[in-house]
Amino acid sequence: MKQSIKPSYILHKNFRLPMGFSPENFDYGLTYQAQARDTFIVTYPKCGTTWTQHIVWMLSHDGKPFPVGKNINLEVPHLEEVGSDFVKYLSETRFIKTHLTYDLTPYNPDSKYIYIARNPFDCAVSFYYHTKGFIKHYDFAEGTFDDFFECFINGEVDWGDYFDHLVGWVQHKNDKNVLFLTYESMKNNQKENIIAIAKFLGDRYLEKIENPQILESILYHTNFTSMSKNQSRWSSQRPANMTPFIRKGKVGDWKAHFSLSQTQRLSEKFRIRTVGTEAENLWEIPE
Ligand code: PPS
Repeated sequence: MKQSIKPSYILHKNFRLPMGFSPENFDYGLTYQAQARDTFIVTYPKCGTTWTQHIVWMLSHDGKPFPVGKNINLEVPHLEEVGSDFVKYLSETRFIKTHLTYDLTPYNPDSKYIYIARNPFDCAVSFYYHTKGFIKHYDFAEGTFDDFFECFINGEVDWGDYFDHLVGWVQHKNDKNVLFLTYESMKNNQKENIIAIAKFLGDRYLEKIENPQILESILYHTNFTSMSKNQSRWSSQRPANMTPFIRKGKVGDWKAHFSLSQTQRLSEKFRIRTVGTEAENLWEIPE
């Protein structure tokens, strides 16, 4: 039987971090004091973070697309990657990416939190290609989906257990400073979700998209095809033989990867972990 391969991580306290991450920055990130004008984009990895980073960036730049030659993570930074000082010194209306669970995310009742959830099946597949492709972070180039699935279902991946994340945040789904969206609804109705994000951010943003040219530009430049171009805007370089960071952008790609037994095991875990919570009915889960 083929020996299973596991991704490598930095083991730091209770966390697994990608190998390129600094544990010091991670710790500093957790100490950040959220400010009234901060908006956090919160996701479990691979659930629509970059897409949302680009939407909020365009909303705050009059519908201009993020320029080629720059990296969005310097302007909408990842808190646990860069640490709190980097974020503190941004201009005052900050947009901040985080993959932290509810309990660890810096909280201020006047800050805003946009949470994007994605069904765990597609999330696992996307996370697999991510882990395989960022060789310097995970040393998992030879790993198979079956190898990764075991790590994912056991919560033994960076940022921990998918369900801890989802269930912690879904309890705050209806808080007035939380906008809870799903990747699938963004795919189905991108326009409606961009309008919801603008409304949530406030009048200044809503006024922008009342200009049809701005709204059209955001719709066009944040769609999958546009974001697939010039991908150095979103992430560091990946080897040419690996899938690109903006990979497929599909709902249901999991069906081409999961075995029957994997489907049953993740469905079972989904039912057990979400029963009695609002996460229970977010997606149709296979039997
Ligand atoms: S990360 O590394 O956690 O920040 O990744 P994240 O950005 O959350 O997720 C990456 C997946 O989102 C898809 N994506 C998009 N789908 C549809 N439309 C747009 N505009 C878009 N932008 C990013 C991206 O392709 C990854 O999903 P998969 O399934 O791997 O394609």
